[in-house]
Amino acid sequence: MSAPAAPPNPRPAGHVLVEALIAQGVHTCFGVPGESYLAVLDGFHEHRDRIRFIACRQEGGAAFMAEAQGKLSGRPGICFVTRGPGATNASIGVHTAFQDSTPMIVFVGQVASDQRDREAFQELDYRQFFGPGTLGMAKWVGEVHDADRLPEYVARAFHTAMQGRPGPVVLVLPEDMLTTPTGAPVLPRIEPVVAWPAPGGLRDLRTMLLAAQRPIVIAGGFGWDAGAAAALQRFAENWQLPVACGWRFQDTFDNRHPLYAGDVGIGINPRLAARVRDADLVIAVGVRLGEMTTGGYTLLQAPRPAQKLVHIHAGAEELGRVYAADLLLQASMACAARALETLAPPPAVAWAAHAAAARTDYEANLVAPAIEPLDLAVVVKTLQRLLPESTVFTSGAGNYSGWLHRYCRHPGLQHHGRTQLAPTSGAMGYGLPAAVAAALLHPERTVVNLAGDGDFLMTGQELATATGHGAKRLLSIVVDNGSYGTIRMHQEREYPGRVSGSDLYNPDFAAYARAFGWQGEFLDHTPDFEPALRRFMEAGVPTLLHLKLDTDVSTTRTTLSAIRAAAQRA
Ligand SMILES: Cc1ncc(C[n+]2csc(CCOP(=O)(O)OP(=O)(O)O)c2C)c(N)n1
Repeated sequence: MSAPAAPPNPRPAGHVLVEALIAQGVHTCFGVPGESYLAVLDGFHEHRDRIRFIACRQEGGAAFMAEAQGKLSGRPGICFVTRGPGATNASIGVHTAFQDSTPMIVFVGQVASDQRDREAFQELDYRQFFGPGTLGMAKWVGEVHDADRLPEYVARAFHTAMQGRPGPVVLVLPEDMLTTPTGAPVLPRIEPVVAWPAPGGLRDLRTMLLAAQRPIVIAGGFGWDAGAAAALQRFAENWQLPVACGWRFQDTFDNRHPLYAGDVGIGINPRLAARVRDADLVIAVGVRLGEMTTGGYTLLQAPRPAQKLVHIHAGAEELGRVYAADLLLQASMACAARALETLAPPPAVAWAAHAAAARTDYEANLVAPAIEPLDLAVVVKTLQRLLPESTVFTSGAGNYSGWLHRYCRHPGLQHHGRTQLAPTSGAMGYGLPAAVAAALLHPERTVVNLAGDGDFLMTGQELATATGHGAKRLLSIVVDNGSYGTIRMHQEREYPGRVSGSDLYNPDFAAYARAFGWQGEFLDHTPDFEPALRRFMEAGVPTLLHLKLDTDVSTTRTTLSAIRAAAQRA
């Protein structure tokens, strides 16, 4: 019998934490340093040949970068922040990871144990602040008091972040715990536990499909991999099912595929909305049936939809959360999709014409009404024509993102992984940090961030993080309409002509970018866009294009003046 392995030499717990991250396959962490976790920073120095710490300019940006890392990799994105102010700044990213079901771990430095509960400098009760729950911020908040147990906490953090409905975990690290020497071992790499759908449920689903006349699939959410996406496509092909994607999960299904029907979210194609409403069977695979993916709970009437509803989701707590569905199946996407593709279809289906019509509607919706002098539809189409198919597109919140949603055609997860990074939490400021993260994690890929003028300056300082860490194929397009345009739209609808708090003063964004070592250009006419894009492609340096858009251009479908006139008539 071999002797048990000797415990590793005692080293500070801060080093053990870094070793544990390396063992989980982490090679990049995002954060803002703090004196509360110097022992961890020293651990990063110790292991600098295997893991890097990317210092960001604000914890909100760092948390968004880690969230994007989670979306891109399928494993927890890692963020380090200091106590009080660092943690509160990071909270926007924690909330986004929760709403988007993204695995993420935020490590927070904490005051020393002998100072606890005195409201010591920057002390905060993280269990209260990040309040774990089902409507909350974090899935779990843990505080490590014993250096010897650090590996146990880290392992639980990885499991919790990835399993069921994935989400953010906050792990709190008292300063004195991090400096305590420990011989704690490093635990093996964790893979999420997978769940197969129950065979009886699958038989029921097949029976429901055989009885349907106008079925539709809505796919999205977290937990897909290339194999699962390919299996979903085969299921759709076997049964000739029209497939829509959930809001901001447009890359789940190949948008060029003849069965793709569009995305169900803000600014939905009205014909697709009608089709979902009129379906007799909706099969929701992986998506949460949240407000945005259900048209404010109207496409599917809550709590009892008119359509028959099948909901397949990895998190038991999501099943039956709002809707009294006809069939609930708990399963990981990798298993669900593989099980679905084994369902034997009939020789012919009743809805072939319905699926073809859904596709025709989608394609008709790609035809853009021309907008002068700057047309964002042409901008998006030019990006897709000239840039590689694997390009990652990021955005935050704002009406400008509607042009991406409507005109950007994602190749599907099985081809290039995720190509859409956008917060279903609707958090402004997400797009630039997400793009920086994507560019640093995947230097071989081109990354495009489309941002509003309001959206961009919430995290604009992260241009420095991109430059400082050598990002190259990174393009940020700032749509300057001099307004928090989305809010102005709502104002014109509810309080026509009474503009309040939604006008913006803007800097020269191109000059701002140049100050950070980026290339920057201004343009306000459509024909100038393609040459500017080509200059970016040739230069191989991060570039910002400042696009001036008439404030009146509100959405892909209407203008502020039309909205105001309609409201005044009402
Ligand atoms: C962090 C955050 N703050 C506020 C909001 C509310 N909000 C939603 S869209 C929007 C305006 C976005 O303006 P801009 O980025 O300029 O885009 P536009 O709507 O003009 O296209 C605001 C303030 C939000 N979603 N997120």
